[in-house]
Amino acid sequence: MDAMNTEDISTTQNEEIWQNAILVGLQTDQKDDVFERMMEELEQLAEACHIYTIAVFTQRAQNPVHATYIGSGKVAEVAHAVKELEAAYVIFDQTLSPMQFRNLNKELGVEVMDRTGLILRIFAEQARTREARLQVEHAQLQYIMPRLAGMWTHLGRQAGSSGSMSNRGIGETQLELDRRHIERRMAELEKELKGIAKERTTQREKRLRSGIPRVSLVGYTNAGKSTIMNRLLAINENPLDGKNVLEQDKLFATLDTTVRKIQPKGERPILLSDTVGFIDELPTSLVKAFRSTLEEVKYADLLIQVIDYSDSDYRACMKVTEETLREIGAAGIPMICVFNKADLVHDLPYEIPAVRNDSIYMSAGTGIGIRQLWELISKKLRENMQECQFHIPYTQGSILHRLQESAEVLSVDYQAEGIAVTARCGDEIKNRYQEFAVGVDAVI
Ligand SMILES: Nc1nc2c(ncn2[C@@H]2O[C@H](COP(=O)(O)OP(=O)(O)OP(=O)(O)O)[C@@H](O)[C@H]2O)c(=O)[nH]1
Ligand SMILES: [Mg+2]
Repeated sequence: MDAMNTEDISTTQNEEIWQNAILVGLQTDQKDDVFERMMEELEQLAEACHIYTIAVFTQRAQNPVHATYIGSGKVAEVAHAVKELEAAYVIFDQTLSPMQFRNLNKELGVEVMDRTGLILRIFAEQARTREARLQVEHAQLQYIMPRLAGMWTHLGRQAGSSGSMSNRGIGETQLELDRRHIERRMAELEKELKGIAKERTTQREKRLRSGIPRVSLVGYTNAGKSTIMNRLLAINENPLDGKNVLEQDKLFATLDTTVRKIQPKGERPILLSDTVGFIDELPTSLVKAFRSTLEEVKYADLLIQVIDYSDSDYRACMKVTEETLREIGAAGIPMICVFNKADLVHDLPYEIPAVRNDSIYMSAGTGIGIRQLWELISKKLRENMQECQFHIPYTQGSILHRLQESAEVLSVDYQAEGIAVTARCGDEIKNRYQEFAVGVDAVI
C-alpha cells in the first residue's frame, strides 16, 4: 500500500467494480456464536466496499501470533488459496499491528486489509459533506501514521544506515518526509474541522433557542434509522422533495447528521435528527473524528434507539449502542426503544404494532406501527414538559409571540395589567422566561 495515497481511496473505488477477497478470522476467547457473528459482519463490511467473499479461513488460538497474527501453517494455507482462487484481497477480522501488516502483505502476495482499514474505506466512500470527508481523511492519516515505519524500514536497512543524519538510508529519509507531510496535513484538517464545528455549534444554539423539542435517532448501523426518519416525515405530510434521507441495505449508508423539522398539522413541531450508525469496536480514530457530528445526539431531549429485532443478536447491538452513547456523553437522555424489522421475525410475542411502556415493536419497512411511534414520541416529549403560567406586560408583547413559537400555549387571557398565559414547556423555555413566570410552577 502506498503511504501517500490516502486521499485517493474514495475516488479509486468505482461503484460498479466488484472485487473478491478471502476472509481470515482468529477465534481467541470469543464464544462460537459471537465469533460467527463477527465474521458475518466482516463479510457485510466487505460488501459495503464492493468486495465479495470467496473463502473464509478461521483458526483457534489463545493469542495471536506476534509476527503474523495467525500461525505459519495457516499463512501458507491462505497463500495457497490466494493463488488458487485469484483473490484480490485478504481481510483480517481484527486490527493488525504494523508488523503483522507488513509481514502478511509480503507472505500472501496480495493486498492485506484489516477490519479498521475496511471501515475507514467505507467511510471514505460514503462521506458526502465536506465535514465528513475531512473527518474521514483525518482518521485515515491517523491509521497510517504508526504503519509508516513498518513500510520503510526494509529500505533503511538496505541503504546501510549508520544512524547519523548525513548517512541515513533512503527509507528513513522518505519516512521522515512522509511523516512531516502527514503531520502537516493533519494539523490543517484539525484547523478546518474546528471551524466547521464552530459553525455547527452556532446552528445548534439557534435551534436550542427556538425551544422546539429535539429528537435523535440512534442505533447500530443498518437497523432502519433513516427509514424511520423518512416515514415520520411522510406521515406528517411534510413536503418530501429532496428531503428524504438515504435508506439502503448497506452498513454505514448514513455518515452525516441530518436534521429535519417535522411540522404536523395542529401539533407542535419537532426537530428530528438522523446520524451515523454505531458498530462494535468502532475504530477509536473514527469515534474521535466523528465526535462533533455525534455531538448533535448529546443535545437531544429524546433519543429513539432503533434496533434490528430480526437480528438474533440484537441484545449485543443494544449494548454497543448504549456504550457508545455513554462514550459521547449522551447517557441519561430519555429514550424510546424501537424494535424494528419485526416483519422478519417468526413467532413474535406480540402482534405488531405493539407498544410496551417506552418500547415499540414495529416495521418501518412496511410502515406498520409508524403512527403509534409518532404518538409515543409525542407522549414522551409531553412527559418532559410542565404546565407553566406567565404574566407578560403589554410593553413586552413580543414575548407572547415567542412563547407561541416555542411552547404549547394552552390559554391567553388579556387582563387589565398584562397578558396571562398558560403554556406547556420544557426547562429550557421555562428558564428563559423565568422573570415572567408566576404561580406554583414558577422557576425559583
Ligand atoms: N424487512 C424490513 N427491512 C427494513 C425495515 N426497516 C428498514 N429496512 C431496510 O433495512 C435497510 C437499512 O435501513 P436504513 O434505514 O438505511 O438503516 P440505517 O439504520 O439508517 O443504517 P445506516 O445509515 O447504514 O447506519 C434498508 O434496506 C431498509 O429498507 C423493516 O422494518 N423491515
Ligand atoms: Mg441511515
